[in-house]
Amino acid sequence: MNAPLTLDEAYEDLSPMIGEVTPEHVETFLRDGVVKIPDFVKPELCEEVIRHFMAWTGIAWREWPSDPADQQAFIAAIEKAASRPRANFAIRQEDPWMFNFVTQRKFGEAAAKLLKVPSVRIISETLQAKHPEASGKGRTFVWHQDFPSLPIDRAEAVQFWCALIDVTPEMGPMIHLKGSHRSMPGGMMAECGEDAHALYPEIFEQYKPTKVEGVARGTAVFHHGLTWHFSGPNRTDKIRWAMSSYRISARSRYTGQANYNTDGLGLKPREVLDHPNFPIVYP
Ligand SMILES: O=C(O)CCC(=O)C(=O)O
Repeated sequence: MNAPLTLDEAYEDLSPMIGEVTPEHVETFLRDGVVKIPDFVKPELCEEVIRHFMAWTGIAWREWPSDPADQQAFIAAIEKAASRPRANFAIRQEDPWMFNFVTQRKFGEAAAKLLKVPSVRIISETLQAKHPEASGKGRTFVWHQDFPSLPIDRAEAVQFWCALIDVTPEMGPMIHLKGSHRSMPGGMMAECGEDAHALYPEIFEQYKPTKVEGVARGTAVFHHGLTWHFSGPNRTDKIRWAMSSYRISARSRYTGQANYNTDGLGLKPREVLDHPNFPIVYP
């Protein structure tokens, strides 16, 4: 395996193609635990990201093919991609262009503004391709928070989720419980097959869900690590290409919890994540 890239080796500035977080966005995020920012990533950059994910996963389709032989090949490609050691996680550790993309300072700056922290480290990026339900390989996400699954000691974490194509309401976009970033950490619902409605009915009384609505290509959805969210099936015949990526305060300390992004790297519990895979991306 190649040595991990460092930020200095890889960096090319893409800032003209990345948007800004304004004081109004920060206000919405602090109130709701989620903010949507249209036109945050330029369409040509979204397209390039899809190309890299396609090459990395070997998934050569944009939609569910009609030919039965192609359908079998589609399913085989998804199964092969999912069986790799890190599955959909941490493309930047293998693809220098993606390393450069996700370590862009503007993404780091956006996270610093939203979290109100002085410095920010990247910890993850994930392919969020949701396959058509008809393929039998589509995914849904039960109500969960991300923080319980992150291997860090403090909830200074924000997810950047980006629609890489126009995501329609039928494609299973995320919905969020507005204001729920103020609730306590629940469990690892998604990994452990638990039901938030049964365990924590009060959060659904206290916080109301956002509407199921389309998300235009290039829109960034930033949510706090404690914000509860959910997404349903993709009922179209197109792949819902999207990605997510987490940034955390640089002062966060590693807890040792199992995680695809941090396992096996020799990180020490109680220390900050000082490793080339997790560079400080802001300031
Ligand atoms: O992409 C989605 O629809 C959901 C992703 C999600 O729930 C997550 O990243 O925690």
